Amino acid sequence: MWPHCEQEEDRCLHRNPCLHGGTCKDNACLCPPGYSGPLCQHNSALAELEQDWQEGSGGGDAPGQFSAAFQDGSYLALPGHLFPRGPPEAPDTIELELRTDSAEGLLLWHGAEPSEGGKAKDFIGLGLKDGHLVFSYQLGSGEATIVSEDPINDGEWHRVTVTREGRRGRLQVDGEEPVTGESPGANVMANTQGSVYVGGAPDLRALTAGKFSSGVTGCVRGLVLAPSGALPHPIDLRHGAVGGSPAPPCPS
Ligand SMILES: [Ca+2]
Repeated sequence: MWPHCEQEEDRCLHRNPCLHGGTCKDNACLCPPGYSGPLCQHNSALAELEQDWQEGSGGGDAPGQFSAAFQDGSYLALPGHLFPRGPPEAPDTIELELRTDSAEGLLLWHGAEPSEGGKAKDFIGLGLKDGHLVFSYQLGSGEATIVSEDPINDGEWHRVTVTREGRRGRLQVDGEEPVTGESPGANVMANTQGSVYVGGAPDLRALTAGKFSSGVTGCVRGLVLAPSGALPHPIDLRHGAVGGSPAPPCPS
């Protein structure tokens, strides 16, 4: 299979996925005036709102350190378009700081929506197993699993940077020697269309195909979701969320 063609069948054949009156033609949306984006999901008002989310004051947080505390299954849902996919050869980057005591749990997930669960779907995920940070992804031809050398659930802040460039992935904690890995098979694109879940997710077991059964208890701050070419810009976790549960700023 030609790797760039793995994406999907013509989505126009099933139903019209285009928003705001867009017309679906040849697997792409033709958007009405004032709207843009793959699904015509962007309009000028929304773009301003998004700007406001990203630049708005983060309450008591220091600038650039928008934080959210998670516990008892709470999570935030960020709109998936905050983490758009670039071309296959362009790296995706996730940066965040994490403070947790949890040994197990889902920290971040971008894949299909929970309602689409059950089938093998592309995803990008970050979570904790036995206290170690685990970066995993599925591009359609097998999973990559990259595990931090040391456990990080010591209740201290840790800075996490993960990048994925096609099949190759890299996980770095606290500026230490990165751990690298690679997904098998021919597929190089992450076809992820759902929300970006942080701290946990709804219907976790189904969403993650049993990889995780809980979220994390702890704090996240300074989350950056950066496709290639975008300015790394921390997301305002509370104002940027479109769903989930209340996630107050982290206690300092
Ligand atoms: Ca794929």
